[in-house]
Amino acid sequence: MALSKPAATSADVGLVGLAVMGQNLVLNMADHGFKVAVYNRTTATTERFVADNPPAVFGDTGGGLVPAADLRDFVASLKRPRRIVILVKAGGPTDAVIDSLVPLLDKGDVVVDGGNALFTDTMRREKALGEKGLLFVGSGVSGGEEGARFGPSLMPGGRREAWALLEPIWVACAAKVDAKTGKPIEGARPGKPVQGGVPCTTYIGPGGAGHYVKMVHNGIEYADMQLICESYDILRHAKGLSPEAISKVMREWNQGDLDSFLIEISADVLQQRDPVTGAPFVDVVLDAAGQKGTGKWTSVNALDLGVPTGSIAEAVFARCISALKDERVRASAVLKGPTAPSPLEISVDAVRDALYCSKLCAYAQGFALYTAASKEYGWNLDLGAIAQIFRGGCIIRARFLQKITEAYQRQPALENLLLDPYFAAQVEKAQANWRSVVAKAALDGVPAPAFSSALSYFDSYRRKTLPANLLQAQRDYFGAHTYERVDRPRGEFFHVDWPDSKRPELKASELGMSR
Ligand code: 2AM
Repeated sequence: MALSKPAATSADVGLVGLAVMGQNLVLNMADHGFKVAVYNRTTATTERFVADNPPAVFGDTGGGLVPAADLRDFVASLKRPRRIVILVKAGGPTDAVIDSLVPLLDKGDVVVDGGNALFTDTMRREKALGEKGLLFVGSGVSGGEEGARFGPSLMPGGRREAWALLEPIWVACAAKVDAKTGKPIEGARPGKPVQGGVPCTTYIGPGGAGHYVKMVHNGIEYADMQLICESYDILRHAKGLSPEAISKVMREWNQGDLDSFLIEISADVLQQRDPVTGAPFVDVVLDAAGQKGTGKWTSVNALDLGVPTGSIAEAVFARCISALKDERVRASAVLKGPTAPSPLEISVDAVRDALYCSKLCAYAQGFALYTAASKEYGWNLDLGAIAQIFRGGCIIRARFLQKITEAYQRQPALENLLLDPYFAAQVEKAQANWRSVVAKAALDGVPAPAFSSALSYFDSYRRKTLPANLLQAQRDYFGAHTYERVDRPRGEFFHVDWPDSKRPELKASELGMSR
């Protein structure tokens, strides 16, 4: 079916990039009554998409598709100020699409990048378009294909006037949660979006704030997934449960504080048998994980800002070590672990508690990173609102997020989630179990990098003193890096002339320098 030229100024919004996410977001917008202009580099994809979705699909919603084979026709088909969403591969392709669009646009038009862009790219693009009088929004879109189709969590960043143009569309398309309980409202179908509820989108902040929030969301997601995998590994190899038994355990967990999309799908996976071999499905899946980079970006940024997010980084490294499959197979023939299980007994409930506490630490780390980034980049992030928009649509949607929102409502300037009275009490109750699970994993040789780093984070954070005193002394010894004293105000620096074999006495000299 060849496409004819679309009518000028007939579409409410346009979308470039008709891969699955793009197609689904278009259908979502059309379900909400928007006429959506669509364009894809390869026109055959546009033709197929339009053929698969004739006007009848949109019934009486008022929405529909306005396809174009030519980018100029696509731009001309949009009402002004134009609103154009780009959903192509992050990086070069996004720049290529922006570069081809810009000469066709007019002042006041808004370009929205819904891809997984690196936030610094978004800052650069927003500035460049701003200089041309164009508006730019970098928006996180979370929830995978299903989310894009029936309600994603949307995290837009940019200028407020850009958001004002996008808001009606984003609010309509976002996932919705119940105003009272915060629970996602399910049940959307093609042509029948959910009615009412609180949308899982809100203005995040200027510049790259939206993509930043999405990036750290993904980092948290890495940690959340890895922690569930470690729970599974411990239940299976330290407690001897079968995948089906673990599936049942996770279904029970899903009734309580751990209620989340990721626990739910893990229970589904563990219950599944492989249709070919009849083995537990999880046993036929090769244990070499892939990644697309957002967890790494989060960790790199955390290192740049000096924010401890060890559990997120460990989750990235866990994927890296899993990817060394062949090397691990060779190592397994050489390196031996414990020869027998330790006598330490742990309960299934203890693993649940360990998962809960570790998960809390991973979220505390991610939200501490938001706090630091908000200050560093001047974004004024509303952390309670961010937790709220994660409640529906996105991969980390969970009951637990409501508690995070409440924590920030109680104390907007909360330094760390672990200090919230509700969470502090939860950890106090559960920490003995958490410790026993980490100990059991260590004794039995079951790797638990995210569990144990979360526990170390907790223990480091709650300790008034750390062995960094010895560390500072070492630094002063070998590099004259100076040290501060516990009996003097902060900011006063001292140095010791460390003795060597010829000069055994210790000579202290105050440097009176500050750095
Ligand atoms: P395509 O169908 O022509 O390949 C995901 O890859 C989406 O991004 C697809 O819609 C793809 O278009 C589009 N895409 C990838 N690179 C692109 C580029 N350099 N310019 C325009 N679209 C691109």
